[in-house]
Amino acid sequence: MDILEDLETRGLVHQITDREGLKKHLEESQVTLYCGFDPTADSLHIGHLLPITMLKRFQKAGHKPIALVGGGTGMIGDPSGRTSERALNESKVVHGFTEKIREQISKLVESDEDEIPVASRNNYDWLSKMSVIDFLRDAGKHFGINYMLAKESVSARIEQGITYTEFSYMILQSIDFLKLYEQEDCTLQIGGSDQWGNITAGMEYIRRSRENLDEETNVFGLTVPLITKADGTKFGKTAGGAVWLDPEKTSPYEFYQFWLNTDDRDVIKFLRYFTFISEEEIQELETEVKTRPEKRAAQKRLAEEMTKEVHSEEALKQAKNISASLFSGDLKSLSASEIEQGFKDVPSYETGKEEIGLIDLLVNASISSSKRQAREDISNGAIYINGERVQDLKYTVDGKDRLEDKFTIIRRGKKKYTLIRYQ
Ligand code: 485
Repeated sequence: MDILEDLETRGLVHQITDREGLKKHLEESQVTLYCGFDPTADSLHIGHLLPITMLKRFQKAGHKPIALVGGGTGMIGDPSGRTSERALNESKVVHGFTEKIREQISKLVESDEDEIPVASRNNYDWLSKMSVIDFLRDAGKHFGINYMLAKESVSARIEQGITYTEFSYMILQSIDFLKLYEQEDCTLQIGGSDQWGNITAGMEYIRRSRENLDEETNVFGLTVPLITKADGTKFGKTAGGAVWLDPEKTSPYEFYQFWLNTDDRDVIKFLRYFTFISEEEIQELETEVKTRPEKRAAQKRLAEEMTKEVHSEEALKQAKNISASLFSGDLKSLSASEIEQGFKDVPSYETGKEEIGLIDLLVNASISSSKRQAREDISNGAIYINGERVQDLKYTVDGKDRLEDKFTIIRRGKKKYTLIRYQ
């Protein structure tokens, strides 16, 4: 099966500028393609994963992907898909984000030895050197105001308002496409569906600026669909906010749990979208979901693939270990880093290493509201230390209760955890 058909089977193609032309182009040559990412935060999030895997899919099919970081465009702000003007970040902040995003992408697209590496570019390198006179003479002349006003990214903002800065954004992205076309023979730009306007503007700009040279210009655009969920809520958001790709912002355990919680109605679609698992195997998992949904085999497979792909084999092992420990209640085998990840969102109480009576600890750490309540909780069998029930009112918490000499995990009732941290 060719790359385009594979993408279509997986449901990954939203729009293509010229399907037959692109199909032929991909069959006949090694195609250089690119996707751009603007540094609007210090990390990419799960919404960026689909375009990133797209770059890998093209790479695996023998083509040449470029990941472009918008160090320049990130200074301006893309109005596409947004209902209001962005606040500008200070330029040193954008530079910092650019560096982080660049490193993050290069880790995510790391290649096997036999693969063509995914190239990395930063549009700050050329956009920052362009003079305002060149911008207006060379680029601006090819963009009719009516054409620009008709673009969804602009027309949708006319009432609310849009500054000249954001209005001009599509020209910058078009300059990138022309630059990569001329210098690297890049003939395809991909992105999310909100990027259709910018991508086609770039194609138009390439055609216009090349029209006096009588070479054939063959450029294409392709967008991936917006990810929707069966329950109608937004993909990639949890109660705790966005799901980030940076393990410091969203731990591999949380990341693993995010995928594990996928709805039965979405899981097969997500396997097709995000993983490299074959259609055959996906269909087997589809049967599993239908016949044995309680096993959650497809969700487990999705969570494993994604955690391994975005983080590492080791991170996956930890995530599974944390999940299993929390499920069984046996917490003693957890490592310090696993405890940090698994109990990131529970209340914590910091204290010294001197021994302390359990009743006092429960009150100090605000686990029980009073000494009386603490006694009651212990007698009722509601208190667990590191997963084991303690019913002795005279129990002393000391070194034997410290996991890795750093933590004690106290549970009250079914699932109210508190993490005791020792200084
Ligand atoms: O030459 C380019 C310069 C910048 C960009 C693209 C080409 C970035 C683009 N304008 C953009 O804003 N992209 C979004 C981002 O960076 O967060 C998202 C899109 C999404 C998908 C993803 O980037 O909203 O649809 O394309 C990769």
